[in-house]
Amino acid sequence: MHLSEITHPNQLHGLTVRQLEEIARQIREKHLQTIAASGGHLGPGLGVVELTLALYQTLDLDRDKVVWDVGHQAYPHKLITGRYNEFHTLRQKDGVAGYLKRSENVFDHFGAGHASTSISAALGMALARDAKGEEFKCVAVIGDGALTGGMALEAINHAGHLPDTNLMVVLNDNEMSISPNVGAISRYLNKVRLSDPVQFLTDNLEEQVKHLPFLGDSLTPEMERLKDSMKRLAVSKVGAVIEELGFKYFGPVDGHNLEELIRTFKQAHKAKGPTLVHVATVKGKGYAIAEKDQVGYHAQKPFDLATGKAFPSKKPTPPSYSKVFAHALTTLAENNPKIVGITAAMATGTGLDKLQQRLPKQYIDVGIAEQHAVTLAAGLACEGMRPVVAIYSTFLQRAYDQIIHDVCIQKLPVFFCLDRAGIVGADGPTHQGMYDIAYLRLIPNIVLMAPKDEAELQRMLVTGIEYTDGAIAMRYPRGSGIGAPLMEDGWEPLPIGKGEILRNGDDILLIGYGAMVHSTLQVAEILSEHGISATVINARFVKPLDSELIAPLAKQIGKVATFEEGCLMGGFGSAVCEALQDHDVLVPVKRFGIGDVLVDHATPAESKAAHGLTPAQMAESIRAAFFQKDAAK
Ligand code: TPP
Repeated sequence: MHLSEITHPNQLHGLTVRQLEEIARQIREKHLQTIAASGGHLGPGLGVVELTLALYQTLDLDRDKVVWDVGHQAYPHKLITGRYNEFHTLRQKDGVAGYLKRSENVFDHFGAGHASTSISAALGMALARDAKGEEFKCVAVIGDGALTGGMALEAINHAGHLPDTNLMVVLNDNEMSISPNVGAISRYLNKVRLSDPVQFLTDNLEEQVKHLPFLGDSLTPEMERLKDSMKRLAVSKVGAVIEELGFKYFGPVDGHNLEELIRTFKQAHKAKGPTLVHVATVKGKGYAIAEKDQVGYHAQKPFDLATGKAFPSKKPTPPSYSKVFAHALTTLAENNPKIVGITAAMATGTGLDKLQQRLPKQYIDVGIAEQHAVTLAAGLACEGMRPVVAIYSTFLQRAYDQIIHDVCIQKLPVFFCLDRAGIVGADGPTHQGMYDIAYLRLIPNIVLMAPKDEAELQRMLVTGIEYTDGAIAMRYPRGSGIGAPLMEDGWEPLPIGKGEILRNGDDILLIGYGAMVHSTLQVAEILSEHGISATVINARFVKPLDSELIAPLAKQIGKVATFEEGCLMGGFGSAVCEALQDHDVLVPVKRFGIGDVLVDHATPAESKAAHGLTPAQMAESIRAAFFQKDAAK
């Protein structure tokens, strides 16, 4: 059978190990070809090919439910659940999503993108199953990285307390998060994987029995069982913590040995209550370049399969915001030992790996533990340190109460640097940095700012470091800046809550926030071609908003438009409307941003066009709203 013929995972039933190995080879081939062409997550999927096939062969997928954590490793799952033919559209507009979506496929039982949710969701399904008197298996597949997340541990704590609830947790342990995994649990799992007795038994038993002439070359079924039980005996010592938590522990299993995997899953399915199958996998398995550089090939831009090298971009691009941020932060930290950069398992994404390399004592990776990262920062701030939490806008959502309860109520000077704020592109709705303006703006004791370009980011970084009256947050987008000339050093802080006028005109007031300021200027340019002159403000701060600058100009000019890359509800434009209302300036305001909808995966340019956010679309819409007689109807 060829992979392309598998449209239902139950077609794996009855295939021999040899046949499964051939399917595994085809999955790797398709996976590699697709990611090399379109970019995306590479190593995670390659590591779980055998795990997926073995697990699915032991399940009845018409009934049983598998919940994949994060979803970035679920490409083998996608390839055997009817998406082979569209797989080449991965992460492209209207194509197969890069993560899991309930709406995409009946076998995607739970949507994901953020980590550490799978055990909670699968346990919820299991409890519902039991309440309804139904029978099916619920399985959560979670990586050792995702297991550093608090919610996964909360779910284990709960499940371990429910001896009558059948639930299987498959731990895909490759010792890696995006970067090498951190923390005491990871260290413990490593010990289980590598414990001397287990290592000794697995490495030597087969070899040793060969010296017993009556056994011949291979192990008899009895010897196999003996080997298994000896291994379990050895493991039970080191796997004791997991058993103590109320889970029956199976493993560690070689995650690339189909026979061993199938045998272990079958055994574990027979057990009652919560079980944990510990599978030892290699991230990037089967593609030597990815096995060697597991951090670099967690995800990749389109690349040449033969060399592993990313294709050079067509035109040179300016450095990314993350890069400018990391360089500036490292420079500042060199002169200020109180600065501590904190990441929640996103060292490379945020650029904090630069700080780690240069100043390891001023760098902390807490694992996928955003809540802990924020309260840890609050503790550091209590003792006079200068914590800088570098985090993606979307992942900070995890730590909302910590921001309110542990930082803002206590008026602690924590500096949040929100990367990937705004439209993020191919990662889709789970990763859009859409809500931070709205969810932070309503909290007292926090200043919110966004640079118009990468040079202003340097100044805002100094502003944030020097501000100690409470919390402060800076948001900036994914990808390259506009190429604004950077200063090597000597960055001046900005006055808190002050915007700047970038252009003067009489017909309309355009107010941009952050990366949208550039588009705002382009809108002004297009409008001027139609004889409409605009005043353009770079707001710099949404909180405190520069009402002293905005309100009189709005009153004088009489028409306002606001521009943001974020949700409109509660966002920057809302802040402007509220401020104008508070100043009794009752003028029409047109707000540009994202309405009450999700932004699907596509390129950022495609998403902007789909949501009416290109400069041409916005200029046209302004003309239609305010200057009707000139605009095309
Ligand atoms: N924080 C949250 C809440 N969700 C995320 N998806 C991330 C951060 C970013 N992220 C995506 S995958 C990943 C991280 C940190 C590593 C996951 O490691 P693991 O679960 O071990 O899976 P592996 O990639 O090793 O297969």
